[in-house]
Amino acid sequence: MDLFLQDPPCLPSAWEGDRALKDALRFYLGDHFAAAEVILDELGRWATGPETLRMVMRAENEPATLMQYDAWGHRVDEVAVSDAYTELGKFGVEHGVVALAYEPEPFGDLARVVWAAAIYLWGPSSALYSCPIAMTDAAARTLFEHGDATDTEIAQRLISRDPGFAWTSGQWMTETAGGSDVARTSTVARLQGDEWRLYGTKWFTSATTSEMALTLARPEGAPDGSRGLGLFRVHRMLDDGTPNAILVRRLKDKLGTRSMPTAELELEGALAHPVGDPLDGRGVAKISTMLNITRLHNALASAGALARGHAWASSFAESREVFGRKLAAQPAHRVTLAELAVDKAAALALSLRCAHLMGRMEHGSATAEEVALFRGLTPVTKLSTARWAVAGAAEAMEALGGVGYCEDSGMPALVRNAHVLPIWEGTTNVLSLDLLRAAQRSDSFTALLTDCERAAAVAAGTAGMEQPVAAVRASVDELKKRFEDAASDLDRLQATARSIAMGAATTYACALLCEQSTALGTEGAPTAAAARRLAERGLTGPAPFASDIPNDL
Ligand code: UCC
Repeated sequence: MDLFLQDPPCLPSAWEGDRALKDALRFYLGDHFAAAEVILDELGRWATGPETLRMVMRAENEPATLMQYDAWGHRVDEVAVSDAYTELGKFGVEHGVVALAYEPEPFGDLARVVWAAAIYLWGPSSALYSCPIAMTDAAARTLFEHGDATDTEIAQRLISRDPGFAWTSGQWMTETAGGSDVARTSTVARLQGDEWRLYGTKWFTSATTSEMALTLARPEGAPDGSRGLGLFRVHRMLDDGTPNAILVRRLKDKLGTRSMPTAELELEGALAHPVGDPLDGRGVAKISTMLNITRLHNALASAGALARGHAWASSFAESREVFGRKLAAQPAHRVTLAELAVDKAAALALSLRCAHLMGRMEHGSATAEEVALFRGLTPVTKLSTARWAVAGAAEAMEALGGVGYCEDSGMPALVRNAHVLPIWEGTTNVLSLDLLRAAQRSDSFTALLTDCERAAAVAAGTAGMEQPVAAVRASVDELKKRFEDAASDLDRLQATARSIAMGAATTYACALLCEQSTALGTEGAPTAAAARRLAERGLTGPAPFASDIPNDL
């Protein structure tokens, strides 16, 4: 008897098969949609093409390595990466995964929306080259905003489409004492003659092969805490072609992101260039420009992971027969696929709105309310999408059954790589606290809730949208109450932070989907269905502890 062998699932073009993305872009781009489609169609076909998927698998199986000494005992610290990883990155650079955001034509202040869609399509097939790209984009913007003429010149390399000229950048923030609490940075900047030299250990530095990095250090004599930190640009190689004084202690043995090297670095008097005045105490404020951009990249990586997981699960369900009918027709499984699609739509809604606001800020067309909204929305978007991605990747793996648990299906890599998303660039709790800080220092939380109400108002009166609109309004009231109830007691407020941040994420996603489906008219039916489902699940999420956290739990 012949052994039954299941046909492998076959992914459609990542662009062609993604209705949610197309609908969201129609909403944002209007007349620019057709021009964007040309770019995104090419990226989408590449992203899920068989040759690309083979390269992704090869990069995953060829992790980065470090050779510290040559045969003769000389310290060389050579980090090697897979050719496949490099090739996947090169394709992205040439196709504008940084450049699109900086080119004034043809999209103007909508460039970040098109760029976001490009990252979302390319990222899941980049074998984590998306990480250096995130930091490169973020470093470019930081240099343009806070640097001098030399910084601006360097930034041209970061935004280039020419792989022969383009550089990537790292972001060295984390030290042994301060991953989240960056104020504890202990790297010292010493002025020797007219050169700044850095001394210290950077504990978690991703994309070690990048040509440069931005990093924080404390100039000698500067005060403790974050107000004493300066921002510096450091190059891996010096202008004369010799290596800068940077030793690689070891590469990290990580759960995932294996093709992308992450190292511990020893700065032994590394030559560094201050970005702006290193003594102005604005190092953390300056690197925040960078953080907001890498956090948006992170959110797009999360949305992209959800999209890829959903695409694998859906393709498999179309070709698999169980218990007498297609898996895709089994009611229990249809629910699973639909829930994944809703998570993806929510992640896309938040990420694209964040990108939309970022583009307007970068082009000077954002209102003061939009600037405040962006400040609150960035942590909310990053933290929520990352959690959805972890859950969604696991769900997608389960949907492929035992094969999904095997390395050669690619699903374990999806799951492993998703797990970094809630960790780097600020954990869920750190970002929840960031939202609170933003709320206390500016009206960003108010701006977020106000925009929920604005978007819901657009959809009010549209047939079929009564329930999600009412749910958004009720949730806004509940979130205000949670904030106000805890506002007078900082510990209580901090204990409530995650519930407020997650509630705000789901509520805003629902509000945005309500608005978009209304604008899209009959074309917006799937978007409306996603909004309704979010509302059915409940927008505010679990209430915080009603009183002090019990010690005996
Ligand atoms: O580096 C890492 C790994 C890299 C890999 C990246 C790859 C991403 C790829 C994704 C795609 C695949 S991980 C690094 C992880 N660490 C963090 O994310 C840091 C987490 N901690 C925070 O975010 C904290 O909130 C800090 C460090 C920003 C806060 O520190 P402080 O010392 O408490 O500072 P303040 O007082 O809160 O903020 C100092 C100034 C203030 O400005 P002024 O003085 O004018 O009031 C703040 O308003 O900075 C301003 N500020 C901000 N401004 C702080 N955060 C922001 C912000 N997000 N936006 C604008």
